[in-house]
Amino acid sequence: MSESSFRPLDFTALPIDETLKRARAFYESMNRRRTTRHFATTPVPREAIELAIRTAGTAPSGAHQQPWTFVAVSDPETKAAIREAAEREERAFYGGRAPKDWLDALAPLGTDEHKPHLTDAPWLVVVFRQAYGVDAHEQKRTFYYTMESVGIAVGFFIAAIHQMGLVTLTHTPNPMGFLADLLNRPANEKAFLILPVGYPARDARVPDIHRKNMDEIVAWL
Ligand code: IYR
Repeated sequence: MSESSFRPLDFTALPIDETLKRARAFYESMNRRRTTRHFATTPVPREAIELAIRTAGTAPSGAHQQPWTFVAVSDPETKAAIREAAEREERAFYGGRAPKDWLDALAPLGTDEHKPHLTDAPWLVVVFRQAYGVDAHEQKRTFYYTMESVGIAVGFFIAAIHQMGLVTLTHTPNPMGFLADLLNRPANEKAFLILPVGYPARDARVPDIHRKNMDEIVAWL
């Protein structure tokens, strides 16, 4: 039995020159975004994080199941516990667990087992993917396209943070199981990534790497 109810779309068409003007301005802004590993400890108000999470929550999702949970951490002790656990995993990763090909691919980024951003950044937003739903009777409900859905939501989050003049980092400690334990998440929630958010450190540096050209990322037919 399908149940649906519809209402009119709230949409105002723009003149095409306005569309192109906005398209250029948005691209130029997004093209200035850089992933940053060096954070200042400068505080960021909770409302900014809330608005980024609200923005992420506007993302489309498989069957509109919205299979995401954002855990926003500013408590210094919890951040320190996350850093300690992440660095333990990363020491094992860089110290032998990672295959050589992977370490070679990471070399231009200059990453290592030290993760000061996890305690420097004023906020850590830990994103969990709900691999399945749980109803009021503790019954499991299948969720669809959860990877795609959470990935899109994180994209919205990153764009929102950039738009507000802050920086973030898509940090994926490997493996990430410790996050569900430390943050007391239920069994259906799998850690997806950690997004430290804040201002860049005064001496923040980014790798001198470049984005692919248009002709490398598109085919027009
Ligand atoms: N988890 C490690 C390794 C790492 C993996 C990828 I793929 C990156 O783009 C960057 C780092 C770490 O966080 O250092």
